[in-house]
Amino acid sequence: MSGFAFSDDNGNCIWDEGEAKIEGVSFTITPGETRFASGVDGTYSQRLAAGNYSILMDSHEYWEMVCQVNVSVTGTNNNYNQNLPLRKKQNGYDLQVTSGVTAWRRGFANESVVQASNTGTSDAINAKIEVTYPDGVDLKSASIPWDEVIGNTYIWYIDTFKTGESLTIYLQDSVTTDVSINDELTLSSNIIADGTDVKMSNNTYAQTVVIVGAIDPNDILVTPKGKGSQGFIDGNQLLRYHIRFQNVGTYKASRVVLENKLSQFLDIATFRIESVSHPGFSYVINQDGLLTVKFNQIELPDSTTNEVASHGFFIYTIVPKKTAKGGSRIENNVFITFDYEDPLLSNTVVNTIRYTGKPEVSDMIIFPNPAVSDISVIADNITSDKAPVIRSLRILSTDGRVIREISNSEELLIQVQVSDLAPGLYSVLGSDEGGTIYQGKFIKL
Ligand SMILES: [Ca+2]
Ligand SMILES: [Ca+2]
Repeated sequence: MSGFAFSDDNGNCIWDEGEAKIEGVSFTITPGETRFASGVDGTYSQRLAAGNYSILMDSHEYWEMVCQVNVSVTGTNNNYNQNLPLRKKQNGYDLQVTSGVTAWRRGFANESVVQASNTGTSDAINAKIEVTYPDGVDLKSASIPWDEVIGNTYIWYIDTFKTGESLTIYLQDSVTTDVSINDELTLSSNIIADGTDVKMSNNTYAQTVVIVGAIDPNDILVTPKGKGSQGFIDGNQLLRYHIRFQNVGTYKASRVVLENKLSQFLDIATFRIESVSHPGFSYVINQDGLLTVKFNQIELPDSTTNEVASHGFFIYTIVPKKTAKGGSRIENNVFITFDYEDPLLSNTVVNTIRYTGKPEVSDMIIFPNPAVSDISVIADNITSDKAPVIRSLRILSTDGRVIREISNSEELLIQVQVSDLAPGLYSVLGSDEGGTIYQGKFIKL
């Protein structure tokens, strides 16, 4: 089944000459819940087994689908044409820009991508895209040559940025050896046009990239990383997941599949695709929260033949569920499959939702007790997968004076010298990054 999405200006549910074709609108085919987005010139193409289907539009700020689209598919290898009529909810253009960097590796050439789109319902006139590189990363070439360069800022002018249109600029950049591994550098993008953009908040985009050396090219990154080894974040924090893949085989890959189980603590309704290296993918999120992204006909070259073009990425954002409690641990990893090879499992990234309100109080274990020369302190509620690290610790005398203080400890088990303390009873108070308070007592002989 194939066709295109279009702006049904006269509301007759069919395409008439002059009605604009709309790119970048997402739809769901039900049953099966396969999701796809309209591509260049609004086109789409999906393979379906025999059966009766409805095509529904995913919720969109500026477009809606008023006409029913039902399709009955019979037999095998039949072709169906079905265009998708859209109705404007609001008039005006909404330009937006995002960028994606596969990886900035010190001393290497890399491919970055800037994607601009007009998701609004009218054309934008005299648009201008600006991309600013940080010192230490040089832009070498671009798939669409820039019109002007001022310092580190590269500028593209577009006379008419049509409604529904999107534009991808592939940038070949090179990280000089003037920068160091672990430096954080920012690629900034901006888009403007004549008149009024109905939403200005998405017209600028800043992507901060950590400079790496040799990397495992198939991985997942989360932004923000959160605090500490458990990645503490607020419960309403937007998380950006950046899946990177590279064909390190010996021949081009025709097909790449990403399988990414979304944590039970993430709200699937807030899932948004932000930037994708290759167009023409489809994705589905099933009832168990498994996100499957398929790049069919991607023709991804292998790294030996063409290192720069052998990379790809998929970036999305999502917000934790409002019901996720403090301490909920959000893990994420991805299986990446090239053609019919065995899936590769990426690293696992972790965020933990910070506790709010009244802190929880827990016990700590102190030994030996009574003590002579030193004590060892460990949280009482240690389980195999969730061991709280007591980050700060205070030893108090019976009259409440602080005798010893330790902060920013990274150790699961903290050792404290007590040989110089006067004999008597002491209390110990600690806290972890989640805000849990730990308490205990010991006797110094
Ligand atoms: Ca029409
Ligand atoms: Ca905008």
